[in-house]
Amino acid sequence: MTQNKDLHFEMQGDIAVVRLTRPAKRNAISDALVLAIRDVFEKLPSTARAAVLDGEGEHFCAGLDLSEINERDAGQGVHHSRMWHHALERVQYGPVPVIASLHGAVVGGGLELASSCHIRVADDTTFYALPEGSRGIFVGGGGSVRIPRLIGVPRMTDMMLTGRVYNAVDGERAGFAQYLVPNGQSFDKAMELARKVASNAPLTNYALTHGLPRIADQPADLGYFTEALMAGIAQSAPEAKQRVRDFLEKRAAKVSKDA
Ligand code: 1HE
Repeated sequence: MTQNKDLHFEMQGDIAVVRLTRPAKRNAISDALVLAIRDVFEKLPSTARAAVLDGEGEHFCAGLDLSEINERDAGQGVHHSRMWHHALERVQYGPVPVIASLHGAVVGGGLELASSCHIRVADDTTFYALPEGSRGIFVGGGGSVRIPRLIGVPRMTDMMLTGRVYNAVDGERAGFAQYLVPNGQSFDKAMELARKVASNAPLTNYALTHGLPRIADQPADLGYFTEALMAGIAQSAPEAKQRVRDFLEKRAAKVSKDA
């Protein structure tokens, strides 16, 4: 695994906790750090059932480390972007669902990183922006694919053309985050959700993280067919049969509006 002083990894039970630890630079992502993110998600221990991604300090992530950008020509820029794609695909299509704990700046590549996670929990200090537009560059970490799927092409276009910044409340309404919690509580909420996610059948989590986004991108006819294959595989697992039996024999929780 690529060692990096700007990335901390630990297991808390069956939850992998990954934290950007470069608060003096607002967790800006250098080339070395993006490779470390790739490696940590590629090589998660087999005991991990869910992961939480956090950023140390007041900001989740200020995006690309701008101090490195001036050295690249066009070809190197293409390879640099592809390196980000590869790393963030390891987050999105790794072995476990990833829950992002957001606070402060979630901007540029930081928003691209957050978008590669499966659930985003924001606290009320969170703000979202794509300053690439005003820096004379373009997104390069998969943002033009993932961000419109969260908020739509018109909102992303506006953010990049005008430098619009979304605060926590408007950002949650727009679709950046699925949860909004008070200041300082996003990590605890992310861990609470991670524990729920970790208690699901692994095949269900796999279907949701690897199957659902691909099905949603397919034409409807192919999507229905892929869904049927996934449904058949998931329900044939012994764990699925046990869980359904548990419900029928009154050993499993009912759906509750208070959950
Ligand atoms: C950085 C970076 C960075 C901070 N690269 N060094 N992202 C941006 O354009 C966002 C740039 N950052 C900011 O707008 C602000 O730093 C924040 C709103 C995130 C935070 O503000 P603040 O007042 O808390 O911190 P600061 O004083 O601006 O920054 C503290 C230090 O971090 C300072 O360095 P210092 O040596 O003077 O202390 C900053 O230079 C440094 N810093 N952000 C490098 N991003 C795959 S393509 C993705 C393309 C992009 O992500 S482009 C968008 C980049």
